[in-house]
Amino acid sequence: MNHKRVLRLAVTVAATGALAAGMTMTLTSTASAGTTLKASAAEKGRYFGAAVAGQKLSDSTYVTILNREFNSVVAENDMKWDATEPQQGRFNYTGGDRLVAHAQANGQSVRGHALLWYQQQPGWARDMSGSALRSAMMNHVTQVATHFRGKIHSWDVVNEAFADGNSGARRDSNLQRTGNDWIEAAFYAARAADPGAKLCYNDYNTDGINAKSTGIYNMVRDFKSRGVPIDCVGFQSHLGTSLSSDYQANLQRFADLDVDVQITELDVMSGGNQANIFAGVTRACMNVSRCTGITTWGVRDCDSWRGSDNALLFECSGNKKAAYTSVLNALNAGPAITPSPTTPGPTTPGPTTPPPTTPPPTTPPPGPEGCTASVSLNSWTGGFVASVKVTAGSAGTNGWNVSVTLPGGASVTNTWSATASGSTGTVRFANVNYNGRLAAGQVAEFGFQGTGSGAGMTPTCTAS
Ligand code: 9MR
Repeated sequence: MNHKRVLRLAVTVAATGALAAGMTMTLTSTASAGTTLKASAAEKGRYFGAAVAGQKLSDSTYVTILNREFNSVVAENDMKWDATEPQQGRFNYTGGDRLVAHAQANGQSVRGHALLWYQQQPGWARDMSGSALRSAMMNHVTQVATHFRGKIHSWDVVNEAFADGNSGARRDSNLQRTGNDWIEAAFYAARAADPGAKLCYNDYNTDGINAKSTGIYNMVRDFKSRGVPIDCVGFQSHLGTSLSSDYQANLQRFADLDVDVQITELDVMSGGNQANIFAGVTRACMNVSRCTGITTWGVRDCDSWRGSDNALLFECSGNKKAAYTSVLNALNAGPAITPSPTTPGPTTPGPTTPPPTTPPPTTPPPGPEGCTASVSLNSWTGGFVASVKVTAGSAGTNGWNVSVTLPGGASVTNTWSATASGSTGTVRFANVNYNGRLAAGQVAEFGFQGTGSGAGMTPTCTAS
């Protein structure tokens, strides 16, 4: 993103919306007095994170602040496409693995940034188009999310896919030209590869209710209505010298679509207003119960991509700035998240904590009486994700098997919530330990990803 454009657009967002109201059901006031960003955020059920540049992990002033103040990290560059797949099919996880190891050793969660972005593509991908590019994109998402599976709190699956200005439309790029469904295909592929990560769409110049944020809002609403697996929206928040009065209202309207919201790349132009703007963003997040955390895009001013803007919370020496104190105070003054009875739990628990969606029936089923299976398909040129629903017959199941005959040339590359035998021709999927026992009429879901075409698959279900 172009730096000058950020600052110009940050102050031109229309102030149209009213501040969101009615949060008293899910937020309760509990003043606290944490003395670090991470402690104060954690007291309110949030994380406080920083973008980390790998080479700074050997700078002791930097690392001291990082570990004292932040309980979430994101790679500023090390998990991007050019870094992780410099040559097609040759993956390099050195920088990403180093950051994950640092995080695990220091009790920090990890945001993943970013699986697909029109910038920082490796040269080989920039030169590709059409179905070859689409396959390469999906392979990249699958490989990288699989490598980091179980280690990522939230992935920016797609970054900056919307145009600036008044169109509210997608940005033109080689990625976009592979077909408008590239974003949802990426989310399906990411879910398949790491079912435990929250999957986010991330963008900038979305700091209020404007044409761009509304375009994204419409996409998220559409995804939620069609069951595309999106869990969160990231608001980068590279800010200038003012904060839109509808910043919070904008977060809230996304939260009302049943997604988490996160402030993902916060930095603010220095000057008289910097501390107030940082505090305003923090208050807005605290006032939106689905706002689960804040990340600043770097640690100290001299670590920032914005150079002389001095856009962060710490001086180069490591000293705390006025903006630091204003953020800490806003965290401490904020309401805590108290789950409301109507707020659903996480919809995408990790692979190590399978959801209790299929509790065993209270009385053992009398015997095998069958089951049915149906498949729904999300396809792109050269690949597909199949979601399969297994419904128990009148006697319930102790276990189930679903057989699917793939069209010629198709093969299964990844399976979740079931175990696959074979990958081409007729493939048999068996339940895993937590979803085999179904009461009569109860449904279990599993999925698989494949290359080639998945058209015309008819699953058959056998119960035991
Ligand atoms: O801070 C990142 C900088 O070091 C890189 O050179 C730049 C490359 O485009 O990306 C910067 O991070 C960007 C982030 O990945 C996406 N949102 C905008 C950020 C600032 O440009």
